[in-house]
Amino acid sequence: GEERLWLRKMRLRQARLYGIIDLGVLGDMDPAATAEKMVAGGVEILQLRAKGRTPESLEALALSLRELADCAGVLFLINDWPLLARRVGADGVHLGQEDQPIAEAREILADAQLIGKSTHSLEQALAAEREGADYIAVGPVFATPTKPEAKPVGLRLIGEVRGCLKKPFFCIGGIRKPNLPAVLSAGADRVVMVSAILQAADIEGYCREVAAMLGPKNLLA
Ligand code: TZP
Ligand code: MG
Repeated sequence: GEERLWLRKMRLRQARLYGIIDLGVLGDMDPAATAEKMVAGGVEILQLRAKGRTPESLEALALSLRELADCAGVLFLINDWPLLARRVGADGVHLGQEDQPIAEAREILADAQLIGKSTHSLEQALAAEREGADYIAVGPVFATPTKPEAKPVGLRLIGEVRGCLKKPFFCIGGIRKPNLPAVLSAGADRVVMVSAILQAADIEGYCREVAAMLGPKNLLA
């Protein structure tokens, strides 16, 4: 219980590169084979995101990704569905502003499971921390076809959030190699990339280059 939570939080704090197995972006690529390339390239957190699917229909895939992540020593989270996260023994769940409150998800999850929360402003980021999120996602930094309806928050918010949050935060939305230096200069240490990774011709190589740009883990962090 306690030790498992500690290990998950330590992995979270040390993670720099977070990748999402988004079934909508994946097209006909194999999710497990893609996840393997991502972890081989240095992705430290994997999320399964499958909009428009039922949790039941995702269980087998979620289980296989959980096993893969366990073997690779990376965290595995499930978007939207705490009950599925619990059933497959994922490391946690990721919730958006429109999902159930963190406290409700906690009642469904096992004790040592993590909760991440998507936020789009400083106020939302602070509220997520207050409500007990283990990590916070901030974005979309740039406009992105992966979430076309969302309004970009821009680079300025990154510095504001950095100065105010104690929990680890990940910048997300339209981030790819060419704009990564600007995101890091704005104050980010950790990023989520979806389409940049999934649409790369060489997924493992792309992840490795991004991981190198993010720099080594700070073992004391
Ligand atoms: N939440 C904010 S932006 C986004 C999500 C899920 C999509 C990010 O995808 P991409 O392809 O890295 O822009
Ligand atoms: Mg959601």
